[in-house]
This record gives sequence, structure tokens and C-alpha cells, in this order.
Amino acid sequence: MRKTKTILIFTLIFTLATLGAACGSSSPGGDMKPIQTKKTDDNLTVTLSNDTGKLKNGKQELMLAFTDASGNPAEISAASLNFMMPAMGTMAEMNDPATLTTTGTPGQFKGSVTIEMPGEWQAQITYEGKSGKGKVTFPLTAN
Ligand SMILES: [Cu+2]
Repeated sequence: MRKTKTILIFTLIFTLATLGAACGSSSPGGDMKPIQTKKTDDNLTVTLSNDTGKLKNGKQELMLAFTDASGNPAEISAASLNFMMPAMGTMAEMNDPATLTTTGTPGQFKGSVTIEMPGEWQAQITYEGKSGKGKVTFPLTAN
């Protein structure tokens, strides 16, 4: 009788732990807020997100998502994201590439970047979709 009770309690703890882990992993990027959305020439929408919705100076996790004209995930086989700051005075051009990996969702990539300094950056995105290669660029301010 006593043994059964112990096993039941362990089972309950295990179940709760499993549920907790499942909840945590079911939304990779669920806490992400859009920094910028931009339409591409081939009518895709690119959304760049992080946890605050603002590009930050320093290291941060990112989400890059491509959706089609209907708002559904777009089929993107590869994507890259680089942050570029043009040369200013004696300061040379700076490039901070993000590392991107695919997720379980088509057209959705997660990654991280370390922005080296606050100021005006150009987010430079390249991708390969059903209609070939494309690219999109937009300015962002890091604080
Ligand atoms: Cu700079």
C-alpha cells in the first residue's frame, strides 16, 4: 500500500515535469516581438523579431520568419542575416553576421547575433525561395 502511494507520487511529479518541459519547448520564439516587417519583391513578408521588439546593442536571440501573401509560412530553403554599419569618418565598415538555423516551421529561422555598438545598422537579408534568390535590406537602430 505504502509502496503504491510512493510510486503514484513519483508518477505525478514526473508527469508535471514532462508537462512543464513540453510547455516550455512548444513555443520557441513564442515570446518574440517583431522588430521590423518588410515586403520583398516576390511578395513575401519578412519579420525579424527578438525578445524586446527592439534591436539591442550586444548579444541577443533572433527569429527570422518568411510568410507568403496569405500569411502562411513560406518555403525558404536557406536564409542569411547580416548587420552592416557603413564606414563613418575614421571608423571602418562593420559587419555583424547572425547565425541562423532552421526550425520545425517552414520559412522560420532562429539564431543569435552580437551587435558591436549602438547606432544605425542595415539589416541585410538574403534567402532562397520557390521563385529563386531574393534579398531585402532595412535600417535599424540599436540601443
Ligand atoms: Cu560603427
